[in-house]
Amino acid sequence: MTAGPVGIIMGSSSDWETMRHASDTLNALGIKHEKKVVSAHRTPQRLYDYASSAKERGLKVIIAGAGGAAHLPGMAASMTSLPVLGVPIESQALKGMDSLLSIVQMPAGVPVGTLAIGKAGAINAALLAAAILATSDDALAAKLEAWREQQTGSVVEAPE
Ligand code: RP5
Repeated sequence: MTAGPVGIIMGSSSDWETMRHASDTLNALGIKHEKKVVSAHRTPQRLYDYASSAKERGLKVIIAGAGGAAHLPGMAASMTSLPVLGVPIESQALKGMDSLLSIVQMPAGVPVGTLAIGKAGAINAALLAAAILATSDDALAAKLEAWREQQTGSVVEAPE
């Protein structure tokens, strides 16, 4: 079984600096989740085992972060019908444009919901996962509404 309805996977432990923002956001909403390093090219068997068993283990949404030739989200999506949300990690050489285009340009038939490059994408992936889960969880829907109201309330009217 899983630690919760959301699985966060990333291509390298170096991606955690970005993906921890997805984890922090899920924690803020009280959503249990698991976190794993799963590389599409360095640990292909681990990816196969993870994605092909995700649904039967009880996951509802997968958030996948990867950088460079970022095939992890697309490969995960090819092996599960669960929604897969892709987070392009900001790469050194190309500032994450490589990651973004690798993740967003999925050919028709196997979708990956692609978020922004880096921290914003990681946070939004968690919020989108929460919104997906909230369609069948009224308590979570209320928490998400409250989170957004708090965000609205925190915006100052003018810069200090
Ligand atoms: C990708 O290669 C990972 O997702 C990471 O963003 C990138 C670099 O990985 P490391 O060389 O830091 O392990 O697979």
